[in-house]
Amino acid sequence: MYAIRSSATVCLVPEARRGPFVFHGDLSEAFKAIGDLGFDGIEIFPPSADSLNNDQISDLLTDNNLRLAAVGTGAGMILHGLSLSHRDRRARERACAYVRRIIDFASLFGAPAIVGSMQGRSGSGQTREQALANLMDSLRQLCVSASDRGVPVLLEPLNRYETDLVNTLQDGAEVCEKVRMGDLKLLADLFHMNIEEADIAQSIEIHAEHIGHVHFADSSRRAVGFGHTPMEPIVQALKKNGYKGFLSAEVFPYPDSRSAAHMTIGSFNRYVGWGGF
Ligand code: LER
Ligand code: MN
Repeated sequence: MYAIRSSATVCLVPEARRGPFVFHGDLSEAFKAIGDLGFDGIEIFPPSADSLNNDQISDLLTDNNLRLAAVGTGAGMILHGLSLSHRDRRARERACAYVRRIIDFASLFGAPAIVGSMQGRSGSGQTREQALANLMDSLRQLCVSASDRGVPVLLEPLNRYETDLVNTLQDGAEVCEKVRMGDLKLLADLFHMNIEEADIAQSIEIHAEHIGHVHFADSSRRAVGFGHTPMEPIVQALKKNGYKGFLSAEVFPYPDSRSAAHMTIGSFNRYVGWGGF
């Protein structure tokens, strides 16, 4: 039994409407489509925690038989320019407060928050080492909040065009080992890994103990099946190492949202097996 679960993303941030999310804008439509296709979970990319209504999300999850897989925090960067590695302490505190509110919300549903774009980057008079030290300081504080609520924090390595801090699972594992908080896990986004890793499956094998979530995307950042990433060895590496989290589609709505979701669940069933086992 592998208990790997399927999920797809919905983005509620108009400024990210061209971003790699399966559904955009309409929460009820996304929940229904994802539920109808038999996914196990849904991942939300909201403008902020305040924009989400607990009762509405709770009802949508129940009505569509879905679990909340994770909640993204990248809108803190897109909308407010927040960064967890900012050189200014007060700016970092604002970034931490923004992420903490998402941790509070997500944890109500047993879900983790994702730190991807919110890791920031070096520059503005800061070396990479200084920015990484600031990022780790912020992550330690967030892990304390998350651990109180029984959920992990997911740190996502991003490709070199988005950050110069954490690009690979190896970079992420080093951060996990230095932060030394068991609640810090890595998000393996197969799109970023296709750019940064020499061998995706091997990197997953090496760093499996740290992986808490996967963004399930093909080389083209379209649904798995619309690109050329060799998925079989990747899923085998996850299974072999007892991965029990979500494969969550964070992909462009190509050729449209429903087709991307349909292709994703077909690929999930093909590689993982019916029912996620
Ligand atoms: C977020 O999950 C991600 O993968 C980033 O590319 C968004 O900037
Ligand atoms: Mn991602």
